[in-house]
Amino acid sequence: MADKTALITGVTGQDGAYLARLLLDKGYTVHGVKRRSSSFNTERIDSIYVDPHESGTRFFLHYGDLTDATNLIRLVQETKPTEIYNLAAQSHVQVSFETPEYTGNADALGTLRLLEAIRILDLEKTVRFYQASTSELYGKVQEVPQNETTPFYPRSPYAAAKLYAYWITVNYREAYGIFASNGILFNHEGPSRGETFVTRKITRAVAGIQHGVQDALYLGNLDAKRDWGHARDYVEGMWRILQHDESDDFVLATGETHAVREFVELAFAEVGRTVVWEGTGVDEVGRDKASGDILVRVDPRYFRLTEVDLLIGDPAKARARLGWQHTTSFKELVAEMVAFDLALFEREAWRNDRSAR
Ligand code: NDP
Ligand code: GDR
Repeated sequence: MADKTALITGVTGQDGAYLARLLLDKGYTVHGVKRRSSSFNTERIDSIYVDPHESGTRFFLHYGDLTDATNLIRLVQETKPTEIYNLAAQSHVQVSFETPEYTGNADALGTLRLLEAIRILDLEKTVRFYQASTSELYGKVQEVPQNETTPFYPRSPYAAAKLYAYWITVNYREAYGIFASNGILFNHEGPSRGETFVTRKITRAVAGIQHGVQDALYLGNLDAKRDWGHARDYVEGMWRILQHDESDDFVLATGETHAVREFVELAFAEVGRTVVWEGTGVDEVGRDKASGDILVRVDPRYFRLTEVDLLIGDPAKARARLGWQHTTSFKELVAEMVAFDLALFEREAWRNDRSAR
C-alpha cells in the first residue's frame, strides 16, 4: 500500500476511536485531533496510544478545535493527510437546542473551515475528505425508507447545522473538484457510545438496576423509531466511501427500524427480566413482570421540542457500489452493550469493595 496518512477530527469520540483502530490495522499513519480538556478525555483511545518517542509510532494526537480555523489550517499543513475524516461535532440532538449557536459554529462552520484549509493549502487534488453526515437530516418523515434522494427536513439545531455541512461538502466537490464525500449514517452504537444517548443510557441502567445502584430508568419518547447498527461496521463504511473511485454521497444503515421501547425490552431480557407496559403518556411505566417493580418511568424532560419519529435507511447504494453491509444484528448489538455494562459495573463494585476495606 502506498503511504496513507489520515487526519481524524473527533478522534476521542465513539466513531473516532473505532476508525483510528481500523486505519492503524490497515497500515495508515493516523493523526487525531483532540480538544484540550481539564479532565481526561482520551479513554476510548488510550489502548492504542503509543508514546511518540518510541520508534515506529503511527498514531499521533494533536490539540485542536473545529471552531479555530488557524489551528485547523496548521494541522492539515503539518500532518499532510491523504484522507481527512471530519467526525468532530457537538453530536447530541437534545443538547443542540440548548447550545444552538455553538452547535452551528462547530458542526456547520467547522466543516467549512476544514474544506477551506484544503483549498488554502492547494490540496484539492491530493486529499480525500469524509463528512460525517447523518440520518437526522431527514427529520420529519417524507419518505420510507430513506435513501440518498429523499428530501431533507431537519428538526433540530444539530440537524440544521449538519444540513449546511452536507451541502458545503457537495459544493466544494462541485466547485473545486475536491474528493469530498458525505456518509449519511443512521444511528450506530456500541459499548463505547456516549452515556447520554438513549441506547447506552438504557444498557447502563439495566446494569445499574441489576447491581442495585439505580432504582429506575427515566426516558422520554418511548415510541421514536431508529435504524440502529454497530459503530464497528459503520467506520468500515466510512473508509470504503473514501476508497471509492469517485466522491459521492452514501447512506449507511441496516434497513431495520425499532422503537425505543423495543430496545428497552430486549436489554432487560438480557438479564432475564420481562418488561410489561402500563399506563399512557407521561404516566406510562414499564414493570418487571416477575416482581412488579417499576423499571422504567417517563420523564417529559427528555421529550424533544421537535422529534424525529421514524428513521429507516435504505443502504442499497452502499451495498451495490461499496460492497458494504452491516454485520451485527440489532439483537447482537443490544446483547453486546448490556454485557459490557454489566462487566463495567462488576469491576466498579469490586473496586469499591476493595477500597472500603
Ligand atoms: P461523539 O459525540 O462520540 O464524538 C464527537 C467527537 O467530536 C468527540 O471526539 C468530541 O470531543 C469532538 N468534538 C466536539 N466538539 C468539537 C470541537 N468543537 N472541536 C473539535 N472536536 C470536537 O460522536 P460519534 O462518534 O457518535 O459521531 C461521530 C460523528 O458522526 C459526529 O459528527 C456525529 O454528529 C456524526 N454522526 C453520528 C452518528 C451516530 O449514530 N453515532 C450517526 C450519524 C452521524 P470530546 O471527546 O472532547 O467531547
Ligand atoms: P439521536 O440519538 O437523537 O437519534 O441522535 P439519541 O440516542 O439521543 O435519541 C434517539 C431517540 O431516543 C429518544 N429518547 C431519548 N433520547 C435520549 N438521548 N435520552 C432519553 O432519555 C430518551 N428517551 C427517549 C429520543 O427522543 C430520540 O427519538 C444520534 C446522535 O448520535 C446524532 O449525532 C446522530 O446524527 C444521530 O443519532 C443519527
